[in-house]
Amino acid sequence: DSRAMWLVNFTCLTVVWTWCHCLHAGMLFPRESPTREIKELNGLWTFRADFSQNRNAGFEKAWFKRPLSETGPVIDMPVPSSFNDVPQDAQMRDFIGWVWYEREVWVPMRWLQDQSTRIVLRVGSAHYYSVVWVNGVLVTEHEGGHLPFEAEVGAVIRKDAGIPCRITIAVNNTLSLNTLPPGTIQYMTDHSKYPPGYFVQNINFDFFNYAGIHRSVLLYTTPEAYIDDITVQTTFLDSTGIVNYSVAVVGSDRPTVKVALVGKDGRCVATANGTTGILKVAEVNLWWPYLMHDNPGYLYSMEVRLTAESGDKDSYALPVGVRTVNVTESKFLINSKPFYFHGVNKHEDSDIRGKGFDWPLIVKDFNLLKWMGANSFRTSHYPYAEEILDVADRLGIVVIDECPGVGIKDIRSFDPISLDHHLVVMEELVRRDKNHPSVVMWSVANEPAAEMPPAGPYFKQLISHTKSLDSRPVTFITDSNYSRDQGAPYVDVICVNSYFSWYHDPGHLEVISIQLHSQFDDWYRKYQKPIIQSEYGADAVPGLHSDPPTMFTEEYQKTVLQNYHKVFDQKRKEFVVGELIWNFADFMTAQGITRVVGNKKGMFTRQRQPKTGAFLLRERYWRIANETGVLPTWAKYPCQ
Ligand code: BDP
Repeated sequence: DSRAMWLVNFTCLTVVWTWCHCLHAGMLFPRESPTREIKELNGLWTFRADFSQNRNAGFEKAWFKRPLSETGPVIDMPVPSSFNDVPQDAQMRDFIGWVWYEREVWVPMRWLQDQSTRIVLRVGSAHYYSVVWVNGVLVTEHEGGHLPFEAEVGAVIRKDAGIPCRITIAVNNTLSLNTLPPGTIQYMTDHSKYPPGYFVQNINFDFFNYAGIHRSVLLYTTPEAYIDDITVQTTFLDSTGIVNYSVAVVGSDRPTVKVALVGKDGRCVATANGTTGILKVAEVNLWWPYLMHDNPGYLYSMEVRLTAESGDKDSYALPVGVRTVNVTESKFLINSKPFYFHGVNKHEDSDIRGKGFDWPLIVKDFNLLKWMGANSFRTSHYPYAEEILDVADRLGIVVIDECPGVGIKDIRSFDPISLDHHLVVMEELVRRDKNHPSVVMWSVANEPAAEMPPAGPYFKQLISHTKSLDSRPVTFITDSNYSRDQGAPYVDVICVNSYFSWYHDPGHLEVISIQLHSQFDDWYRKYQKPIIQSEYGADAVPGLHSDPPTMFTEEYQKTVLQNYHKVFDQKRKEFVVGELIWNFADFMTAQGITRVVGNKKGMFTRQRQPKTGAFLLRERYWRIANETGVLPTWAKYPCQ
């Protein structure tokens, strides 16, 4: 089948793929409750990369049928982590093809004995294409690197009760014209220059294509009749909060559903019955962004209780923030008040673990955001771990949630196969993140080749489909270069990236002001929509200094920022509603002549130490917060 074409060189999978345009099941974040248990499978897994010429030995020899260590040499691999930087081996770092992970686990006997316990295997994310077996039985496949997938595995495990259960996950990082992000495999056939069978992976995006099992793997249980999904939409009228909810139940035709909204103090503030309903909260505590209110990130707990006619009971507690998001011709409104994004673009990226989930890193990054006075970030260029959104919800950090539509530069990547996949990825993203109050906008792509003829219909369909899934504003991120932008007519907010005095007129700081003024005025004249400067910046190799400033020094980076800021300060009085620096921290990229061990546009180094620019932004962000927000009494402007 065509969707699996890109795997043809690597495998002869015969699994029939059913391609659908609407997801049939929910993807609630696994949370423990009186009716749900979780068993985390993080730690050391057994690992083997398939170095065979066609990368297909694992499938030909059915490595999933027996312990991986019996198939050949294996090594230890931590989960979650990218595999690339863990072994001391360039071939592993740059490996393209299938890698195999395996872990044996004892499943608690009572899970198995109670036939009405559903046992679900969940992978938080694995990059890029995954195939999963339990005890040698195929249980699921998933395409896409940054979103979770699950399989019900109870029946398979129960067949082999009494032995540990063996989970095998094969992951392929190959990118093709139809993947998100796209890429191409290029075979080098000149044998005077390359060895036989030599190929490289080409990509059009600026971050290392880290791969492996990037987020937690876990088993969790639910009863047979269970809460499959919850959707909330919130608004308010004067001081009354309104939570519209709907609960999807599986395994019960006539479910009894009770819903209670509980405040931080443990008091129940509203109740309702039924699978859909409205909760009204008197004297509501709204969810406010960081530095906009004394009490940012206020979350209620929405406790959903299901009783099925069989007597099965299930319960799930969803954090809920009550807030509204609206866009006018020139403003971005949160709770009807103008919101100005003073924030960052990030990457999931760090030493050794690559894109692997890591709590110390996540908490450190939030501490740095708070230190800087940043009130927002964009999940450039793919969805981040859901745990990160949970923290953003609690701190009141506002998020622009981006899908992995980055580097769409080849005209063949605008074909119907790509569009189909892109639609499904947006469905998966909205399904996962729809209930996070921190998420205020969806971004469907970054800097696609929007001047190409098929881009117009492609983005029209993609954006209208996204709007049909959820009411939040939608954007796509454009390069200021593309004057004939074909996505802009359909978006709610124009997001523009520009690198004046860097990629254009390198070294000429003096042109920033005029070019940035023109950029804003041109876009606004054309579309009359609020504009966010979604990227700007310059590389600074930490420790390089020069005055007058020279490219790649900390002074040059700082001066680029200062020049941009002068224009932002004029335009934010009109229609500019945000500025997001590129980038929060230095990050790894593919090797190339424009990158010095990765992209150095960070305000922080990859190890999260501040460069000169970080102090400049800190002063600015706190000053802006002082001017526009209601600076909380607990927050003292740190830069006097
Ligand atoms: C922008 C891209 C971003 C790059 C950045 C850069 O959106 O992914 O890392 O350029 O070159 O255009 O630093």
